Amino acid sequence: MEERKVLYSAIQPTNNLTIGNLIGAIKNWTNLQNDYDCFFAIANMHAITVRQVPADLRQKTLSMLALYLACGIDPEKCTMYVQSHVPAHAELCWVLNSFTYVGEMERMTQFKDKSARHAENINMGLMDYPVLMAADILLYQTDVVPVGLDQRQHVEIARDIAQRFNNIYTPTFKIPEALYMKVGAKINDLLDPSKKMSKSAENPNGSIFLSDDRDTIIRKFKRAVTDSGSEVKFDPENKAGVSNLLTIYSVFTGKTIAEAEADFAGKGYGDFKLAVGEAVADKLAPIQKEQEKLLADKSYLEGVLRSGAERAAHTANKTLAKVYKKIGFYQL
Ligand code: ATP
Ligand code: LTN
Repeated sequence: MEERKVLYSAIQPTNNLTIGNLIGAIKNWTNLQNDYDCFFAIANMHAITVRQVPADLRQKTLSMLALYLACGIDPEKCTMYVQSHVPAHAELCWVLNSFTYVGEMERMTQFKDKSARHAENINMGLMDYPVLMAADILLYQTDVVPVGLDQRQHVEIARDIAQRFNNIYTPTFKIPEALYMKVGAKINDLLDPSKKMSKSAENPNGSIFLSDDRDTIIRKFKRAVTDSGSEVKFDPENKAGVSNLLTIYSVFTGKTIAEAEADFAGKGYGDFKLAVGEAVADKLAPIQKEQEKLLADKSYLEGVLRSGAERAAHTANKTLAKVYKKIGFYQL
């Protein structure tokens, strides 16, 4: 049997996830799990680059796993695990640090954004974030990395670091490719459609959280920014708000953008926003219910994480051993 290609992705267990995370990342994963050998991590080591409340981080780690499962990721097919349970991530990160330039890290958009937002805590971890992410990806000899568009620069730098290492020694790492959704690779804030919807946005009314109840979802969509026109038409340049809502509607109903536009021909923005809210609420309800059910069974969740960490470590340690050998670490 031909070996399957490897797919790797992760999400930080910080805050509550938004429909941006669901559409840009998790939905893509569920579609691809049958075609690839998949690894899905819960990136708690990335999470601490911004101050976290320990009890929350612990709780969000488990609820993130429950969400992966509730969204339909199958633990029989995919390896799901917590990043800190596989020490090879920190170990490879340390090696790759010596193959990464400070200047490259200073230029990273996310580093600049987060430094501005957390000016009181611009720590080394924040700066090193992309190197740890490169270690995540490269440990598994990953072919594809399905992420939202905001992660493009990080996948690029992982490729650069891998290539640099391969050139200095001999081919060691597979060079990964980022993979984006055709529709929904960037979902924008409902109140400021020029910004991406973020789980740590200042105003929570611009984001739809996966934990929001039906009334909250509908209320937030009702208040979403549109424009002064009245036509429901996909035109990201001139109608950023409406286009963002159309994208969300299309993803949540499985309709194409053109079909979505047709649904609202001759209708006003009020009807349109209500319909988008209802479509999202309808789809999120069963996921929320399933997640809650799973969270009640802690021993099952821990079992998934235990076997996930074991499988992940097995693959990761093979790559790490190769790296240690090439760079000249004495082996016993
Ligand atoms: P934060 O806002 O706290 O920095 P985030 O919302 O960007 O976090 P991450 O954990 O950084 O969430 O990202 C998880 C995944 O979700 C990544 O693949 C990212 O590209 C994707 N993603 C995040 N926001 C969006 C969005 N608005 N549209 C599409 N994909 C997104
Ligand atoms: N930085 C990513 C989360 C992440 C990730 C990864 C994504 C950590 N390690 C490896 C893909 C591959 C984010 O989405 N903020």
